Amino acid sequence: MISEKIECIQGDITKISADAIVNAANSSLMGGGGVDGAIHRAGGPSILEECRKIVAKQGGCKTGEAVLTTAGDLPSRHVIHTVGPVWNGGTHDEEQLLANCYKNSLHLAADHQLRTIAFPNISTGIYGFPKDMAAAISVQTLNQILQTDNRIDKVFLVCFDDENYDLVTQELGK
Ligand code: AR6
Repeated sequence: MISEKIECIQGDITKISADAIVNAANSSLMGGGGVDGAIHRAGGPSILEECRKIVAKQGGCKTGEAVLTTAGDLPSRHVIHTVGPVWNGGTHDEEQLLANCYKNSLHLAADHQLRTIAFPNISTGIYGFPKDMAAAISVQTLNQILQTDNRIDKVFLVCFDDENYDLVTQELGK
């Protein structure tokens, strides 16, 4: 049984009102293309300012890990920046690293009393992770945590493209 707390929606994550939205960042935390570019553009410079402070303190963010900043001008309260794995044939621990992104982001939210959180399809754009595998990993990882940790009320999987939307919807129906 998949938790009813997980909901798949199609759209632009920068328009979502949640306690936190997750950014598919890179380890420099200095912005980039894809959803990362969209979040920094729509959220304004205060997000990058906080990222710079994190980099000064801890030197970036490793693959699979997550950090928290303001959401600046976005409708959400916080951005959780996580770094997905670059797909490299599947023999470089990519699946575990992607699962870690979902797990560490959810735990970081819960540790900050954030109860609603929206994820994009991490790694499935520029980083080239196969979308079907990524959909299964996202749903299974989130579901497993939500079965035992009740600090989170709602998780939105925000799919930008039709293919991810169809795959995640299918996965939720299993
Ligand atoms: N809202 C929701 N999802 C989006 C949006 C949006 N506004 N825009 C794109 N997506 P990507 P990655 C989807 O490439 O693969 C950046 O340069 C997109 O359709 O944003 O993890 C970073 O700085 C795709 O399904 O992230 C890194 O260098 C998903 O978001 C690198 O890209 C992820 O695509 C990270 O690559």
